[in-house]
Amino acid sequence: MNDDKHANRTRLHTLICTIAVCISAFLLLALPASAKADAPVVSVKADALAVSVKSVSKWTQGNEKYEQISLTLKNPQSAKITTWMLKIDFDRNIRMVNSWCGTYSVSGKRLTIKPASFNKQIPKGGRIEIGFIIKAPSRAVAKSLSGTVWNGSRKSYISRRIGAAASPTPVPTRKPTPTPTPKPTPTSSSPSGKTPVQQYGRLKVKGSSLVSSTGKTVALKGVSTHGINWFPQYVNKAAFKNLRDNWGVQCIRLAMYTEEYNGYCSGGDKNALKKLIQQGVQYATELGMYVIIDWHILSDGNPQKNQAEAVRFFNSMSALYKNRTNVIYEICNEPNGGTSWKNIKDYATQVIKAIRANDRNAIILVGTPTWSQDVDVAAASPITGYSNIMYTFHFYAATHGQSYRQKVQNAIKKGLPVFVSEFGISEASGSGRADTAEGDRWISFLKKNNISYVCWNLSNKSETSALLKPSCTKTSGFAAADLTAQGRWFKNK
Ligand code: IDC
Repeated sequence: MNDDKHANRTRLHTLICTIAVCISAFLLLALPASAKADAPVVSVKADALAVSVKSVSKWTQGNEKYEQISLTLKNPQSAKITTWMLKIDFDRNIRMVNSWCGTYSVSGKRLTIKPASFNKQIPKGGRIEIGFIIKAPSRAVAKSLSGTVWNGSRKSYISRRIGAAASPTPVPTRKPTPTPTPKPTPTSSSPSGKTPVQQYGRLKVKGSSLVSSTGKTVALKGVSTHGINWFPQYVNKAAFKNLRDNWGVQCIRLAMYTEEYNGYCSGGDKNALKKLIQQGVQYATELGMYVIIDWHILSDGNPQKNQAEAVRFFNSMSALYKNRTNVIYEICNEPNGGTSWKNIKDYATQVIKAIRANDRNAIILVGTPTWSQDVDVAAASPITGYSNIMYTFHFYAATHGQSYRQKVQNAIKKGLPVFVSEFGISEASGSGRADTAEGDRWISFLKKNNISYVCWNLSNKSETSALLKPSCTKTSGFAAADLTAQGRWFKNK
């Protein structure tokens, strides 16, 4: 199956944290300079390399000031650059939150950037894009940029002050995330005057369907955050309300990466991440929306790798939310790397036990092998002994087509309750093409089969699967002009 082969190859890209941005950066090589609208905050031109440093957005979360910065490196030389290294010195100590298309290290005020394996070379006249997010207790300002560029025969040094020149056009600072103010009755502006939770109540699984408290079939429509490890600013009540009232979104998925940079199990601040989840759950609850707490495994491949952490995490979350009717637990985003269904079941059994010790009813979503696509394998041997368990299927429409719908169809025919907790119309890398026509086919298939679906992702990251354009610095009140092609398509659905 050609479709499958292509899919597997593309899926490999998701294993490399930065590949999505890399593909777009690569495509940019073919574009004329004018095709890129980004106005650089500062351009550092040297014979050897032209670097644009752009502040994409700034925001405040808790006591930290965050900033996303993107760099365009252009080779003006007549020879190709064979490798490069850059240093940015800030006016105070910084910490990295996320980064892509490079190898980043921080020591005090200094950030050192070396290429990733795939962007060492910059062809003559070519360009690459890299980026990162930093945080500091107070606003850090980039003061100077220096570095070294090799072009085979010559090594050149670059050194430029950026300091004040770094912000000729001040980038609006984001408003701090509002602190939750609990309301006794959730507000709604839906035509029925009811919030999603008032409409459906406590959800249950019946046969292969998700049903309301009164037994009516329910298919939730949702939006997933990007990693809250990197884009915490979108966990805010105004954004959720905006999605509920103007997009018809009934469910928010809070994606917390476990092993990527700043992951829950890889050096992220556990308390801060948990607090962010609690805020997200609080906002959703006040708005009468369903909320998925997603243990976003990806590079960890096998959920058993961090099983002890997962059990502790879900134990504490389910203890907190045992009386809520709107909290859904997704216990392993996408097992991959050859993780078998048996591995997943062994893991799931332990985590489900921990959740069920506190909460006998909550819906629990279990990932399936091969990036949550092998629902057919799960259907052949579902988890027994527990109720209200569903199995996840993920797709990216520009990569996954009819053969994958067939897999889902076969699984539901066998009685498996399937929940699409993540999908996009981009390629599986999260970037590349947006395939609205295939996306339309998927949505009509999901609707026909009453399957819930949650769209990846609420962020302004420069990638096809982001719902917001990189130029959109708003964290709520999104207007049509703020949306990417996928954003516009999804909103219209
Ligand atoms: C992607 C993000 C991208 C990030 C990458 C690695 O869109 O910005 O750099 O993860 O952290 C998935 C994963 C989801 C991926 C998404 C797109 O669940 O984490 O997000 N995707 O690649 N499965 C299939 C596709």
